[in-house]
Amino acid sequence: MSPAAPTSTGAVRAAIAGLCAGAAALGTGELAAGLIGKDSSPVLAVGAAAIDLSPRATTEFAISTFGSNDKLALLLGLLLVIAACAAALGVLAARRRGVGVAGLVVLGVVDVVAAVSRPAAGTFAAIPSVLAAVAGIAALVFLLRLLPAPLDETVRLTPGQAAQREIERRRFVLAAGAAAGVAMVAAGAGTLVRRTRDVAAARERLLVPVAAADPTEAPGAAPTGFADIEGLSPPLTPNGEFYRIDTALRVPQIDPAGWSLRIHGRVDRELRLSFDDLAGRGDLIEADITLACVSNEVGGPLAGGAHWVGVPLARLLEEAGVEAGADQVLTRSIDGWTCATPTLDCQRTPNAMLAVAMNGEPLPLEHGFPVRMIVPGLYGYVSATKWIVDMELTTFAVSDAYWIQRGWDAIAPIQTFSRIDVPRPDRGLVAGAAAIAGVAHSGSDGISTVEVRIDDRPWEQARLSPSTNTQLWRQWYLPWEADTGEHVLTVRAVDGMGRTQSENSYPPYPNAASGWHSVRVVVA
Ligand SMILES: Nc1nc2c(c(=O)[nH]1)N[C@H]1C(S)=C(S)[C@@H](COP(=O)(O)O)O[C@H]1N2
Ligand SMILES: [Mo]
Repeated sequence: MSPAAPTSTGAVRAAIAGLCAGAAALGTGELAAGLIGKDSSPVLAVGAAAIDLSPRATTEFAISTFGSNDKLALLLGLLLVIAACAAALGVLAARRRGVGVAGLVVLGVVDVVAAVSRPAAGTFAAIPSVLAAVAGIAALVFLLRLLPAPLDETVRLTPGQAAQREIERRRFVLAAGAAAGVAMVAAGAGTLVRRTRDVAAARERLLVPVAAADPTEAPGAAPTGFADIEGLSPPLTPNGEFYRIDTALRVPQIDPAGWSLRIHGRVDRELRLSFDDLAGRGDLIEADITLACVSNEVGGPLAGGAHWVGVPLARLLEEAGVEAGADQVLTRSIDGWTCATPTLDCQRTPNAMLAVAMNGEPLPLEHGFPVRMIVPGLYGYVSATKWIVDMELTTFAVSDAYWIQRGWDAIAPIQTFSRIDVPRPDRGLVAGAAAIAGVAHSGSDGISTVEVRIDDRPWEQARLSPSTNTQLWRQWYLPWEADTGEHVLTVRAVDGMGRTQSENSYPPYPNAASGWHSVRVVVA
């Protein structure tokens, strides 16, 4: 045995003690959070605070790197950091008990601060963090007591001493295993308890609200020809495939029975509306509208079309009576995220609504159940508040919303974009008849032309799906006799006012990406 071995096994065991104590803390925290409810999980509180505090560049990086999986990545990262801290504290505490305990107290305090400063924090928000810290400290002290004393390497152990050490070793392994096991059971139980409170069941029971008026167009009807192109985005994106972007680590759970929306600020009459007040109205409208994220890269996936049903925003604002000069509608979701929309867009854009249904279902939980805002033509961060609970009439002069505080433009109409869906660059293509196809959209004026360039040949006009609805994106395709070799395909769109999409290439920050989408394909 090398001389260094005994001390390093000692350190490894101390690290294990730290890890198990960390697990005990997390498990206790989850169980307490489950019992208390109100999304008070200590880990999630820290994660959510991290999202809000992180510099814009990091959040942007997370969104573009992980897409809609950014939250899972953040949680895994957070767990790794916690594990590393716990192991380090174990090693420290093995040398100086007080230092390790103090470290855990500091972590506990950070956790309490994060938990109580969440916008949706309830009265008992601090309790899970406090209990977690207490459980962690108790587990650490207990496990460290069981750590076998360091070996004096110069002394040979008698067989009796060796047997005694083996007993001590087993006792430690057993205790550490038990702590970790109990922690996992507690965390599992906490999750189960929380699940029973989920509102998924309440959502299932809801009848899908139907609009009074006939839609102007058959919803999402794909003309023949387009429907057969495999891989081409349909006009209406199925709910399960619809992109998701938000700052919520855990999807907010709102029971429609307890939900209400307050409309206040610079209005003549303050309104408070229940879900039934909204969904039961006789003037519901329905419309096919494309929603897009400002963080979408050229050719990216962060856009989708859906059939929405909801209450016209213009009507609600009329009922509340907007004071002159109140140029901003500031909306807030239950988790504190805010969004500022020009009042004029809410009043004048046809089909701007508080939506209660998406593609023939109540809103999916991830997409804002029970009520969200939709304003055609504006990027989601300035128009599409999910889990909305508050609407305040104010002014751009006095108020900045979440992403505006982080440097994104306050006025953000959807820029004209076009995307090649097929052929996919990563799939091989066989020479012969093929289709180049995709979607194109512009914020307000519709799409009049889509042009495709194959290598450096002249631009060719693509066929467009017939549409009179400029609020929904448009499919396009160009038949192509693909010959073997490598090809570069490029697309650009012209909007209804005759403006061609700009070739200049810019990243999304601060007001949407720009440039022509192009793909490289190899034809065999
Ligand atoms: N409550 C809440 N609503 C939100 C957001 C958010 O972070 N929180 N993100 C907005 C952004 S940036 C976009 S692009 C759209 C995305 O809506 P979706 O997830 O339903 O596709 O929601 C908007 N509404
Ligand atoms: Mo977005």
